[in-house]
Amino acid sequence: MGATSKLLLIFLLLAGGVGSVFVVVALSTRQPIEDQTEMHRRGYAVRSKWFLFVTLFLLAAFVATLPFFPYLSRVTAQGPALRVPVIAQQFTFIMPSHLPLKQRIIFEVTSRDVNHNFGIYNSKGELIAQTQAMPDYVNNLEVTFQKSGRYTVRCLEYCGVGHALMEKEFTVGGY
Ligand SMILES: [Cu+2]
Repeated sequence: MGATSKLLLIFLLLAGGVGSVFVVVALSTRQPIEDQTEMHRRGYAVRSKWFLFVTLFLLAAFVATLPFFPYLSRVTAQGPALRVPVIAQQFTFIMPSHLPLKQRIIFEVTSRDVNHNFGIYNSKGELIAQTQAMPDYVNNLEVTFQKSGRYTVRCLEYCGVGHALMEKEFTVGGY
């Protein structure tokens, strides 16, 4: 059997499958019209159970993923903080390219134009801290870097055509 014949056979099988679904649906509508109150009763019974299921599922997912929440694992140091101004603008971040290790840092994050986000990723690509960057407003984000290495800042809020490329790298410690 040639390749074309094989394709034709596959097409006919799939088309036959889809066609038979249409036939089954068409035949299933040939029954007498059902009493609406009875149909409602059944529908609403399913709906309340479904609502309960979705609520419980989301609650379980929320509790199970809580330990992965970046803020809980954030260890902050004591002592005086180094204040680091960060200006977000289309499409970059203006900030230092090197920061100290194990020192309390407070990023003072603002924006020069539109709303951005300031998200710090470690070298494994894990988000370790984030805050909004808003025009005419300063958000303070406290971070103490526990590992030296290369970090990447990414914008996490759509801010224009260059949003996906809006990144800034910085290093921490003796790196
Ligand atoms: Cu953006």
